[in-house]
Amino acid sequence: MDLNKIMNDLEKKHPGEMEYLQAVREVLESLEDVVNENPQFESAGIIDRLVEPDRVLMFKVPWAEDNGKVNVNLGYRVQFNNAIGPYKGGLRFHPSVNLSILKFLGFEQIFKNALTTLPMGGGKGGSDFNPKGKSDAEIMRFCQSFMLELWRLVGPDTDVPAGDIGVGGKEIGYMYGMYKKLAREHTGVLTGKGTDWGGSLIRPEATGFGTVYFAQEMLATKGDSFEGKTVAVSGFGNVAWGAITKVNDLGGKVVTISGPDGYIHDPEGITGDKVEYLLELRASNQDIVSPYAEEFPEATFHADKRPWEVKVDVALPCATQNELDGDDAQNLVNNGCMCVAEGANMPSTPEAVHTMQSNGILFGPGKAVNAGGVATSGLEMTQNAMKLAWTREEVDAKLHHIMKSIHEACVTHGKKADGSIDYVKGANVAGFLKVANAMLDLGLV
Ligand code: NDP
Ligand code: 2IT
Repeated sequence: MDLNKIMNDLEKKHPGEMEYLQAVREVLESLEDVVNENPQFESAGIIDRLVEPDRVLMFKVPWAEDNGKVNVNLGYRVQFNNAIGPYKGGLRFHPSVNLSILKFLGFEQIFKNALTTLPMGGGKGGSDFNPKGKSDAEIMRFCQSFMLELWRLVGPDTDVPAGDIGVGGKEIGYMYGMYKKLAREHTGVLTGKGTDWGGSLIRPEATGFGTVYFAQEMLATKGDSFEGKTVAVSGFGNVAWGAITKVNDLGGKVVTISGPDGYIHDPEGITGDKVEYLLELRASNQDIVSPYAEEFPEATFHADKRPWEVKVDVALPCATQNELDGDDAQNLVNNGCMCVAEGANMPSTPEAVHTMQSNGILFGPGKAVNAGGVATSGLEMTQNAMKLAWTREEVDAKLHHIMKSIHEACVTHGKKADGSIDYVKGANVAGFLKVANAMLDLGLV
């Protein structure tokens, strides 16, 4: 495999798609050995076929503000690869959304979904709509208009979207309502649904819980655990909330959260009422974490800074892509951090990953670490297909089991001669082999 040629060709074809090109390079770098050892992949053009999405739908989403003013946003669905199951992946509503970001997320999703052990292909979608500061009625009208286009593309056995940044239970509800009306059917076309109308218990917590279950396995390779560990979390959204809850359960202490405005340092730990307060902060529909420090005076707010300067044992980036750079990684190394597990998708820059890995930090990449969210979406699809609902305990046990098996797959494919584990390589190779072998079996389609 000629990595430089593939990347040069892709850069020419998709100039400026920075996040997409970053994600493809990171995966292909890990795959060089396995592709060179398996000439059947080369002759079947597996890499060339994998790096381009099957199709991209782009559409306009007109919607009216409460005062009648009309706005137009862009909507997208990137159907990347369905070799092992229906396209599956979240919808992101954030003003930064563009084709490059959705292609990076869709590409990563192929391998993540393959790692879950469940039959799901990869896709992603969303809009540059900003839900911040919008009324419920405005969010509803936007979601309805978005689904008016999307519904023709999706279906419970075709493509099953879910939430991501800016899309939680409320938005899924409005989109599902519109789908149900248009398709005249009540099926599992979206996951992350409310539990009264087909959703799975544990799905809201799943990404954060899964992140911590995975980090727990990583620590166990060093004979260690979360008990007594100090933990830095970034973000204050769905994933951060689930991760904080589970770290607390396991005896660790979370001392940071962050938002686009800066970070909060709470040396006493974010526990009890403070975790509930995070939900209030999110529901307030603002874009800031600073009010936390007014509510809890023992905490301090650090404007325009990132939490990676705080001395911690474990770091869980749970906000967004490229939120932890080379300098941040060096801070973590200097402060003796032993484990970084990515709850978000691609939060670490390539330079940061290099710095962490070369300094012996246990580093778990997002596609393995945060796969518990989509895995529980897969469990929601199973429950919908069977038309029954599992208990919290059943879903949590299945999630825990899946996270352990993803960790095992990373060890199998990422163990180095010196006994250390390259989780980046392990995750990429394990996910790739499943999809590539399926593509070979299915012929050139
Ligand atoms: P939420 O919308 O619930 O939270 C996102 C968090 O990140 C918020 O705190 C948000 O702050 C912050 N954030 C978003 N964009 C930026 C930015 N440009 N700069 C700084 N902070 C930012 O989303 P989730 O918790 O669901 O998602 C967080 C991460 O986890 C994302 O990378 C997502 O792709 C990933 N993920 C999510 C899964 C899920 O099931 N939800 C599954 C697997 C991964 P604010 O809203 O104030 O901008
Ligand atoms: O990035 C992700 O894995 C998600 N946002 C969850 C996708 C899903 O289909 O549950």
